[in-house]
Amino acid sequence: ESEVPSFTASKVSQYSCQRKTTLNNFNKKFTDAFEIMAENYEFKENEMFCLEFLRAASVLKCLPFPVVRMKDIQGLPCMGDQVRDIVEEIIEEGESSRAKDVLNDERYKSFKQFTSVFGVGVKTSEKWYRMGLRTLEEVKAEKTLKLSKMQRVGLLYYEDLVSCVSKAEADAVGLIVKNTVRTFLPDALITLTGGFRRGKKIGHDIDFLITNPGPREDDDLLHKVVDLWKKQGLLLYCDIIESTFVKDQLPSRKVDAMDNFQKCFAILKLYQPRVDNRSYNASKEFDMAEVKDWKAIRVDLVICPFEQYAYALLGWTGSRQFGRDLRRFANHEKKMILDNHALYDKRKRIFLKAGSEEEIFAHLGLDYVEPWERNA
Ligand code: TTP
Ligand code: MN
Ligand code: MN
Ligand code: MN
Repeated sequence: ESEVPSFTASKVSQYSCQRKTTLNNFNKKFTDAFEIMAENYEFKENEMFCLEFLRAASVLKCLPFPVVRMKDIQGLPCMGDQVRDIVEEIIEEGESSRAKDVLNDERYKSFKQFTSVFGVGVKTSEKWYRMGLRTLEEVKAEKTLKLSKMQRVGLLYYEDLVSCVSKAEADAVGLIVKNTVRTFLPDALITLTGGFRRGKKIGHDIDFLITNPGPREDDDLLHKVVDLWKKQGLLLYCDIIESTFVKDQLPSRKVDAMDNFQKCFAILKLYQPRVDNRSYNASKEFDMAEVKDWKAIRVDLVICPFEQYAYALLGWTGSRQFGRDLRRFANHEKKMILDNHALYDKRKRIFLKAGSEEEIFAHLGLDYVEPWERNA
């Protein structure tokens, strides 16, 4: 007899694009531990073990019940020995000693701090760690370090940027983005993508996809948008990456490759007057002029040709794991290559056009998965 009659472990696909993964995670205890393990392997540039734990986390996230005994994971895909050992220990002890060891590991702790800075990745962290640096305080004090502009602003606005972005802030920034873009392109279609499109209530940044219905393209749009923000004093940082897309190029086979759209990684100043009751009463001790009434927010703007919109939307909605599995599924199960620009059928040697995400899933022979079910 089974507690969850409609659930059959052996029917769970190894591909998250054949599963529904909402934000309702019954197995956070386990998936948190897996994600710590995955991150530690990422810091060690061990991609295979990193992906093994990310895939395992993703499988447990889609279960409609909490795992309470080893039998519950029997028959599930992606449950290797390392993973099973951790599940077993968490079931028995309530926590994983291996994950705890990672959290207490000096190298992990340093890398965690370093990579929390905008513009600092594993490579830079490695360099700093080799120099003997261990904390952000030590990094800031090390005056001989040559920081990139990105890293300098990352440190400058550190507190704002590590504090998460709320949905309300995402909506406020959405209004600013729409207003500004439509000043130059009145018919532009501007869509909130990333985690917020998947229904997340918080994020580390806000992602927008911009396209212009019809043939007209404007290579200058992003430049005009950031120039206006500069004039308005709203732009704290921006890095515009020019498009490198070549017409009729085959989709990229690389599973984690960046796409070739023109895009802008920006930091915006979001004004948010805080109504603080103290300011009305204790006027002597409380100087309004010294209250910071804005927050630095990371914003990604991506602009794509209208005919690639569905592919760009699918790619930029994520999750990362969902996107990886879509491309892996296309490649291994359908002999097709998928990226953020297009879908190519290798057997028929044709590009498959799509005007909506639904059509892309249909081309791949997949049931449609709603954005809020892509939290793999
Ligand atoms: P992110 O903003 O990195 O992630 P997220 O929005 O899912 O989560 P968070 O709250 O931490 O911001 O990326 C959004 C999606 O866009 C992600 O699934 C991967 C995809 N993406 C690309 O396709 N190409 C890129 O160059 C980048 C940076 C992201
Ligand atoms: Mn995001
Ligand atoms: Mn992220
Ligand atoms: Mn982003």
